[in-house]
Formats: sequence, C-alpha cells, structure tokens
Amino acid sequence: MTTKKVSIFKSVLAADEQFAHSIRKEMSEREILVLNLIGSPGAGKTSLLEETLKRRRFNSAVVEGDIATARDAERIASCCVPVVQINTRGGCHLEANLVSKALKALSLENVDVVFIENVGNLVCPAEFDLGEDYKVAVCSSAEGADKPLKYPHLFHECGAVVLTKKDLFPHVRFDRDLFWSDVDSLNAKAAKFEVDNLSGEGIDGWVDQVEKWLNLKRRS
Ligand SMILES: Nc1nc2c(ncn2[C@@H]2O[C@H](COP(=O)(O)OP(=O)(O)OP(=O)(O)O)[C@@H](O)[C@H]2O)c(=O)[nH]1
Ligand SMILES: [Mg+2]
Ligand SMILES: [Zn+2]
Repeated sequence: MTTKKVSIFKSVLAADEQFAHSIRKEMSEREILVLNLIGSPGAGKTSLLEETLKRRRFNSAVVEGDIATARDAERIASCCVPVVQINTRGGCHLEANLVSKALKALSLENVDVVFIENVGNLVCPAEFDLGEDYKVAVCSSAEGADKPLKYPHLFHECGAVVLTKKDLFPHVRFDRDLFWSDVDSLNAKAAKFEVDNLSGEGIDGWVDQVEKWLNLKRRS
C-alpha cells in the first residue's frame, strides 16, 4: 500500500516536472523572465508587486496563486497589468500544471517579465519547480528574524531575498544583523533588499535587480 502511494506521488511529480520544463523552454524562446515570489501569508508579496508594477520599467504580467478569492488579482488589475488568478481550493502551493494553464490565458505578446505570486506559505512552495528563472523569498520584519534558519530550504534555493516592512523594525524589535547573517550562511549569492512597500523606500534597488536579470536572460 505504502509503495503504491509513493510511486503514484513520484509519477505525479514527474508529470509536473514536464510542465515546468515546457514553461521554461517557451519563456526562454520568448525571452520572458519568470520570477516565483514565495513567502508567508501577509509578508507583503502583493504589495511588493504593486510597487514594482507602478514603476513601469518593463512590461509585466502576473499569475496570482491563492487558496481562495480573486482579491490579489483585483489589486494587480488596478495597476493595469494583465493578471490571472489561480485558486488552489485548499492546495498550499502552486504546481507547474496550474501555472501552464494560467499562462495560456494571458496574452504574452510584448511581455518582458511574468511574476508568479505563490500561495502564502514559507514551506512547500519552495519544493515545486514552476519553470521560473528565480525564486524570490519575500519575508517581513514582523515575522521575526529567526525565519531563515527555521525554513532554510527557500532561502537556500532563492535568487533574491526581499525583506519587507522595514518601517516596522523599531516596533517589532527586528534583529537585522541576525537575519542577514543567517541568510548569508544559507545563500551568500542571493541578492538582498530591504523595502518599505508603503512609502516605496528600497523598491528601486529591487526593480534594478529584476531589470538586471531580464538583461542577462536576453543576452544568454
Ligand atoms: N508597514 C508595512 N506594511 C506592509 C508592508 N508591505 C505590506 N504591508 C501590509 O501587510 C499586509 C499584507 O500585505 P500583502 O501585500 O497583502 O501580503 P501578501 O504576502 O500578498 O499576503 P497573501 O497574499 O495573503 O499571502 C497589508 O496590510 C499591507 O498593507 C510594508 O513594507 N510595511
Ligand atoms: Mg498576496
Ligand atoms: Zn503545499
């Protein structure tokens, strides 16, 4: 019984890897950068996207993942950017087969960057390949400085860490040095940013990074 369950799980995963592979191939041909934003519920993923999109430095499209509601997609749509909402109806992470369907529903003509906002969850979204170029860990000061070492997989896998709610540092007694030294111990190469999504402070540095990745992809 156990063996059967394990082999079914493996074949489902293998089928999903095929979807991830196809997404990566198509997006490479189209020279579209794909970023997979992962973080806890309320970390500030949608707020970071809103601030990023407002700057209009590149043409974007967004795939929103949530268990329920289209609230995040409505927020993104008000930035006048094409968006598709996936509702996982209980599923705690996005899978490539769902993202593949969502991408087909988007018009990708003239799009430079596709942002995928994963389901709010610091754990299993990091395990699933969505065909992205980079995973981006979005973490807020309000969650506490100890999260990188407690949830190492995401921090180990990501191309960038964006620490949001920097305006709250003094109010939540956030230990910045501990946070960043733990991130460094897991992933010294990740690009690192601190932002305040409410005032927009720090957003330009993050947007520069997205543009840098986009240019790298176009040159490769
Ligand atoms: N003070 C402060 N609040 C922020 C910041 N970024 C986001 N918030 C607030 O945090 C709350 C959650 O922000 P969202 O952007 O919806 O978070 P999310 O990660 O998209 O949440 P889920 O999609 O539910 O996982 C909202 O009330 C935001 O206004 C920030 O930099 N500073
Ligand atoms: Mg959100
Ligand atoms: Zn999950």
